[in-house]
Amino acid sequence: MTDPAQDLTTLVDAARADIRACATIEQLEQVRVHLLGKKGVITEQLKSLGAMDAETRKSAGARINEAKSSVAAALDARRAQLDAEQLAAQLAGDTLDVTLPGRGQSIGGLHPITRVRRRIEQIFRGAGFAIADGPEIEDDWHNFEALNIPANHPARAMHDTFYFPDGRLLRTHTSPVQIRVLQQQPPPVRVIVPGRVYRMDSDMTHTPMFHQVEGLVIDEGITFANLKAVLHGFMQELFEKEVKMRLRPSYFPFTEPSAEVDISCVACGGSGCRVCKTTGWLEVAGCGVVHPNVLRAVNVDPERYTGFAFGMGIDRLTMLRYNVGDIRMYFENDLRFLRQFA
Ligand code: 2U9
Repeated sequence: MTDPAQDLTTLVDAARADIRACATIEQLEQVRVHLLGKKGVITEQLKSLGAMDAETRKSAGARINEAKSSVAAALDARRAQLDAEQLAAQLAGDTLDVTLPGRGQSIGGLHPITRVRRRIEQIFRGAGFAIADGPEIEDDWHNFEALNIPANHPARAMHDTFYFPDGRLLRTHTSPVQIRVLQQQPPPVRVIVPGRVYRMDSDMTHTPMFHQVEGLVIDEGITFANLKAVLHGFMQELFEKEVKMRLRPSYFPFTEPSAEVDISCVACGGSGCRVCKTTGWLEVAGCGVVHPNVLRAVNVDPERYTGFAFGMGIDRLTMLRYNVGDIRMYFENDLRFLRQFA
């Protein structure tokens, strides 16, 4: 006959070995259920007490309960061990090495067009010009009518305007700002207006939004000679070198006479290259003497005052200054391009 006490000792020894062998909390839980669960081996032992006579039950009950306590204690101890190990592993994984080098802060730079715009502003400020700005959404009168471009004038077709349903429009040039300046301030006026302008035009060399700077001088006795001197001085300062300048007759509704402004090629010095298409010259601006109709529109007396105006594309001047080959680069936000100007 087997000794029940011996059986219980073997069972507890086996249970201890199983508990020690548990490597995870999940395994330990399985072992606990196997031993102490509703149908666990020790629970079954306790259930068997009911079938015993009173005398046997007393001593057997004491031994089984002792075995149960000892197994429960072993489970608790192993549980505490596994919890501690898990915590230690987690802490080791979460360790932050504060001596590692940081990711670094890279400092942003200005867009090349912004750099050139600021440079243009600086040059003209030095020559006594004020800098003005105004709305990009304009009305027909400020953008066209006041500038001697009446409805059905062929020059309107040149502008390919973006219209809003209510008849307002995206300004096609910064000229409406000069109109607003003249409405607010009597001559003498000496102002430049840099800003965004919009035309329904999109191909290799045109974007629907581009940047212009226009200039306006109104005073008594202003002549074409003043215009030529200001523009030539500006071009030499902008490109930081001696440049030749020439004017070719042209037409704008808001100036008369009007001219296109060429400078000797800043890439080759005038000998001819790809940038100037072998001509030695670059067309960089338009200009002229302000049309008397424009002065009348803003109640300036054309018999007393004369003035000159000019306009140029900042995007194109930026291409020339920084040797940018493709206008699309400006709008792609490619950091490899932009970093070169940081
Ligand atoms: C007022 C009176 C006159 C502004 C002018 C030009 C000539 C000109 C172009 C250059 C290249 C536009 O960016 S571009 O396509 N501009 O040629 N602009 S005179 O004349 C004015 C402006 C305002 C009150």
